[in-house]
Amino acid sequence: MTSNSEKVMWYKQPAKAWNEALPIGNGNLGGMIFGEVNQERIQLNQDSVWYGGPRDRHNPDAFKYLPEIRRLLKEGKVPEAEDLAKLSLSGVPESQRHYQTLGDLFIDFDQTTYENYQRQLDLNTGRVEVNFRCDEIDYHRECFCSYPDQTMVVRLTASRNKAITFTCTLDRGGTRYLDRLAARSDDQLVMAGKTGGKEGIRFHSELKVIQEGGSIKAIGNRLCVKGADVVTLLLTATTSFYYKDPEQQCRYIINQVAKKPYHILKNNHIKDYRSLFDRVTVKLGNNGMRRQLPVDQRLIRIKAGEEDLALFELYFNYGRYLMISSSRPGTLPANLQGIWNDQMTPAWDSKFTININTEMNYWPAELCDLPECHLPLFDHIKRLRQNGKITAEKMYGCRGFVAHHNTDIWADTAPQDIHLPASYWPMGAAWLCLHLWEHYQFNQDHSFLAEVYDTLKEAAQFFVDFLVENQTGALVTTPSVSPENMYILPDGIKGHLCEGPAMDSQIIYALFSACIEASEHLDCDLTFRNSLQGLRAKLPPIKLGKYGQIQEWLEDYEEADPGHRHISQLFALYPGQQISTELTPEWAKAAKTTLMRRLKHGGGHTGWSRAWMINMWARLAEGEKAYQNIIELLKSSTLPNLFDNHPPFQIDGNFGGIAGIVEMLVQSHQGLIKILPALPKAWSHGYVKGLRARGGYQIEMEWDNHKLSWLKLKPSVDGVCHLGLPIGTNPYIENQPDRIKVISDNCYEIAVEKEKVYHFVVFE
Ligand code: FUC
Repeated sequence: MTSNSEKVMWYKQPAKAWNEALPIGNGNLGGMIFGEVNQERIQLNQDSVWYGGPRDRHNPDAFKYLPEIRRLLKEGKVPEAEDLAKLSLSGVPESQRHYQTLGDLFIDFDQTTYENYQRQLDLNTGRVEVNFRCDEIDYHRECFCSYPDQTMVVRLTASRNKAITFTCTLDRGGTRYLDRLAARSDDQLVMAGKTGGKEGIRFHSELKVIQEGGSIKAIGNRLCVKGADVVTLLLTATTSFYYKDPEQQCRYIINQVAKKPYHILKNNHIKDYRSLFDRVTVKLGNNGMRRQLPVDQRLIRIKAGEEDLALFELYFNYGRYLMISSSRPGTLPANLQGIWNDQMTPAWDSKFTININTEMNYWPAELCDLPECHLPLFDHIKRLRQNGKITAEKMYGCRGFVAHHNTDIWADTAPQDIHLPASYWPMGAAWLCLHLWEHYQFNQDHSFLAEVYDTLKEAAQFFVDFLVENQTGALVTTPSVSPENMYILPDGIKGHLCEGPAMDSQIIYALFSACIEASEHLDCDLTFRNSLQGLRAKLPPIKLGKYGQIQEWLEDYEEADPGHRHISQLFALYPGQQISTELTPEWAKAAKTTLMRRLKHGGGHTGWSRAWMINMWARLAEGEKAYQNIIELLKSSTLPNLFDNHPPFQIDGNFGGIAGIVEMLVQSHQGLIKILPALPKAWSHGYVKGLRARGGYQIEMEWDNHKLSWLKLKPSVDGVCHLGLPIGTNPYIENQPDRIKVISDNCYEIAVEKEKVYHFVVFE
């Protein structure tokens, strides 16, 4: 591999395991390509293949026992409160629905021996390629999932005519989990079924094989191609979640795409993909030769302590590729595994876990200028709002809407599991709604804000009713938990359920603040705004505990697991904005102590936990620590195909990891764009283009020898930009020096007009 290798992931051998296979996807249709020579396996997914239909799982006794649970907690009778919560708050039945694999496409060839093998994912074009030589013929496979054409395309070519012979079929769990697998014609297969449960989702998949030269015929439920020159396989799939008649939809799609020549399909795909992928460039230096190595070898070297700067770029680009491939307008949001899952009952059901994981999935969306990839989450929030209103009312007698720590395809909002560390946590919808505010912050689109304002308001309204005044006069959530840690009371009793864990107050603070600001921007709802201002002032403040840490609970309890993977009490540092090195230095210091304490006791052991830490260290302007955590993410929590490893594979770490890389280069919370706020020594020179900042800015810059060389800002709206530059840099705008006002040592104010580019030259 020579040119562009920070955008090409390549391997010298076929994938022996799923974690080595390479993903393709168009938001709802996904494939994992193994690249085995004698049998190509493409494991298939469609994002709406979930078991069962929607249900009302509300515990009929929740509201009845809520006052008693609250009383027991107030009186410190934690075990009693927990026993009662398990009985009366848990969903009935306790679990939401789960995601499933769609199945597999198998293509059986008769080649066994081979040479010159190479398998690669080209992030420039969003395609997987497999190349090898057999009996002096060069074989080439090329696979992609097209969003514009809603189809997976596999193209087989060879350097000699008549060289392509294979049989192919579809499968689902050894054909156990399907109802129909048959040839529709000599060149077309159908696989269809229902996922189970009374109102199970009906799925349908259609495969069409177009061969040039040679012959094709169906025997049984296999298509047999003999002596072809070139073959194109077209596969599409959908479900009754999207269409009343998934079969009709698949046939329509296949008939449409079959009319298009291959080069048109390929161009459509590449054009669409690049329109998103090419928006951003990040260069973090390189150490030349590493780029010549396959990715799995580079990972081994990283584990051995070698440096590989270009691997960060590759990881960053791969994260953007995964986002573009798993979350597109009209699809479901990226679940715990994006869309890629080969199991019938995956880990944690491959649901949407909303006490960190789903939110983390979307941390890079706006930063990396992929705002449209954020939209599926907003569609899901719409669904949650409907169900969550019923949950708020039935379980808690409150207005507004609520969701707990998980949700599924049906936007189920009742608690998941009977699991004290996590289940009885009423903050899921609130956290998710902050993403609506973030989207507005980055895009400055008033009509979007006007459209979602009522959703933000209803998320806040739930807490207007739900919060309870405690003996000190503070307003607290009860019952709740600090995901997913346990505290120890002075008498040794351990508990999960509590009043007012720090994270809850911080999320509510952020949500109320977003609502207040939104209503100011829209110039509406003054009464509600005033009431939120009053309530926000009564939320428990961030407190410092005996170790100098940020307290996780209202009281300075001992943590049962001081190295817990969740770092919930630092929500206010990231993704929240309450803690900052400039405005709240005491809290920032305590946040650092908290992180050190978590790490000292083994924290960061899952990919997402590690990824969260990168972002937090970046916010604390600790570039070296952030960098060390990226290295750890690659060393300990990254699989050979660069998927994040919880274990098992969980995509949140990929997304959280790349958000962290951006956070080290640009930050834009608290009304200030900070340039290179946490630059580690290793990234001595670099270049970025297209990263986004809150306030509607696009950023391009270059730095050398750890010093900013120049910077270009492009605002999407007129306004006043507050810019924080590394200490010791003096900015100058050619021909307009007066535009820059010095606010303090390294902080500047610039009046900007939309769509103009402001080019800052930097002097020492
Ligand atoms: C939360 C985390 C786990 C895991 C699961 C999907 O419950 O605590 O580590 O990521 O979600």
